[in-house]
Amino acid sequence: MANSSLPESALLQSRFRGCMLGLAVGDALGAPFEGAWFLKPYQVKDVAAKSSRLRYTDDAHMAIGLAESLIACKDLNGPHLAEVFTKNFEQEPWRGYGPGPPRIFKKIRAGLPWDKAAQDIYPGGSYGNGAAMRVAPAGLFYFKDFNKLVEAARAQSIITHAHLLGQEGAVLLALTVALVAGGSRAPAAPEIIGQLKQYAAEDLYLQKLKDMEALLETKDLGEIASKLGNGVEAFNSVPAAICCALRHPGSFEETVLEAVSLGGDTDTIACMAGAIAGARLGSEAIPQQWLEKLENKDYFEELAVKLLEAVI
Ligand code: RVK
Ligand code: MG
Ligand code: MG
Repeated sequence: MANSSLPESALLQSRFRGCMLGLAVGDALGAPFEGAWFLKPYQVKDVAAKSSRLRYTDDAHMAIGLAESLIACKDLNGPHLAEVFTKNFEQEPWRGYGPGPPRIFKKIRAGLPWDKAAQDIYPGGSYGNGAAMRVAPAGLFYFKDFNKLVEAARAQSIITHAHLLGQEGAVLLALTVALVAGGSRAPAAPEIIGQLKQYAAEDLYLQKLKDMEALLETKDLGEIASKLGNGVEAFNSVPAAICCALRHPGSFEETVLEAVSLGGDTDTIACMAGAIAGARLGSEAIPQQWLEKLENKDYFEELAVKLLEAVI
């Protein structure tokens, strides 16, 4: 299945930029609060206002790697991407990576194949949210072809996150990005949830997609965190991020502030929510005062432009 009518290129460019900038802004806004209990949105806004620089972490750093590899290879190329992830980590190992990936990059450096290195770190592979937090560029790149998108989302996962639950989190996040970025008008929440259900194979995700429908209007953020999760596992963070984005279809700011306010894995949930909101609303929807402070802003924009050039 794919989108039937494509938007004009200026709109697409704004959405591609919005997605790449949005994931970085979300990551940077959430980073100071990783592991926190519930917060009020104004607390998040205050900390951002007082920061001289908005610095991103491993989430956006790995999204950069995926975008770089897609642009260079014009497709998802497993060995190339594994090399880019490894090289980028070696250059900036201080970005706050999860425990698994650095061990895997060492194995890749030692010569293990790209699709084998991740298998024995956790039983069945990792179901951490690392594969989903970085996948948005693949949602952009394959927005016209959902079969290829699913294949690519899984292939980029297995480099570090071989577990089916880790892979499926990446598939659902990439699909959501493609659904909001690629149509002439972004579908409404029930339609997006309906489409995601068609691609969800794991009961855990199907149940959370059902729960999400009932949470679209709630004022109780605790209910969102308790039903969908706010943790480091893909199934405890991807549904929450999608939910925040669907609850605020007209506001990037409300989406990411809510995503951070859930507490828990704040940088990652806000990174994923920011990718969706930016892809839907375009770069103009991201508050200027955040963009001005974003570390390496120009590089995120450059990658967005090159991703679009590679697909049109
Ligand atoms: C520091 C049991 C498993 C598992 C399995 C759990 C950065 C482990 C980012 C593991 C993100 C954690 C985050 C993370 C991204 C995974 N059985 N437990 N099969 N698979 N886990 O190591 O890249 O913040 O508790 O693959 O997904 O901002 O420690 O890392 O918040 O999930 O790290 O999984 O982490 P990893 P990651
Ligand atoms: Mg992080
Ligand atoms: Mg995190």
